[in-house]
Amino acid sequence: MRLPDPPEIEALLRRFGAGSVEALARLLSLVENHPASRREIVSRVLPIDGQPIVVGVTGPAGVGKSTLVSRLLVHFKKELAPLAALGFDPSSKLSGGALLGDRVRMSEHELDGDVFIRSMASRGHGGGTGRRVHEALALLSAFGFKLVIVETVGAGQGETEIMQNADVIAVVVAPGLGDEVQAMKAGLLEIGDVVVVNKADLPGADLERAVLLDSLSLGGPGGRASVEVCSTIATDGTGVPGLSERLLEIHRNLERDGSLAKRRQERARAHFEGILRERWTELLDDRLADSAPDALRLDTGDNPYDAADRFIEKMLRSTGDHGRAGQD
Ligand SMILES: Nc1nc2c(ncn2[C@@H]2O[C@H](COP(=O)(O)OP(=O)(O)OP(=O)(O)O)[C@@H](O)[C@H]2O)c(=O)[nH]1
Ligand SMILES: [Mg+2]
Repeated sequence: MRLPDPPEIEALLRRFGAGSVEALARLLSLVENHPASRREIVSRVLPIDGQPIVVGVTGPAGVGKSTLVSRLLVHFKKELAPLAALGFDPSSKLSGGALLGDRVRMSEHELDGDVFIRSMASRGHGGGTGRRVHEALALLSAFGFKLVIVETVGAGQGETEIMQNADVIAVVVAPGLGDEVQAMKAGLLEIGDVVVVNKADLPGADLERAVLLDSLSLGGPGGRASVEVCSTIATDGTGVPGLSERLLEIHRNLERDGSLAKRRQERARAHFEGILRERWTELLDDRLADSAPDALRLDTGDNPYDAADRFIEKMLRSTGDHGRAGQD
């Protein structure tokens, strides 16, 4: 991507402030692909007053998440326009495939000025969303969307990441998932406010629902007794009005009892932590580039653990010296 110079970011932010969707799209691309602009852009839109409702939709591959999101957008739009959907493509290097599928299914909204749809790569970052979800959400919030749906594939590890990114979470499953997916599902169920059995038109849907209700009523995985189970047929919209109302109701309840503020605090903390880890890795990479060849001394019987300890100590010491020198 071509390097933008600061005046270009200025101009984009001005157009963004005036409500240009094109400027929003370009800023999202910069935030995603151009680390050098990221800080400037995100810092300029924070802090944000008037947060959108952030709905997370997650679940195993192919259960009908995108189809459901598309339907949910239609319902949410009645009260909460303008609104946006963010999809995360787990196959980071491919920008066509899965996204194109989403685009086609979501095309009914494409020409609709009230709905903004965007896919981003998750870049193999643990969990389904990619670190950039925070930055993307900051931009979408500042733009003034009233509701944002974030769709992620439950990746089996780090599923809780979406919890830090969404106010309210729907975990989508479907009948007839394989054993491997069943195992992943257990982890996913822990994070849902609502569990949606989609593809309720297929055989096995009733059984799936019964098994879910049973396991959830036993305290369920993670002991979330309050998880609800809904059935939908995303392809024809059955059950979707009820689900959309329920999600908004849960959101209102979370707001009332203070849990929403806590979830948003967690989200902000996760963003901070992501930045910190990234900065730390950069710092480490710099130091390794400088001194890695001397860090491990095999000739003197050194072992890699001791060498790593020494390296860290040295690095912290010199960072401290550097910091103090900077203040003098
Ligand atoms: N029979 C039936 N098929 C459905 C239903 N919902 C979605 N599908 C189909 O399931 C397939 C996958 O749908 P998607 O919406 O792409 O599923 P997804 O979970 O977003 O998939 P990934 O993003 O690739 O994980 C498509 O062929 C849909 O038409 C449903 O309620 N019933
Ligand atoms: Mg999808």
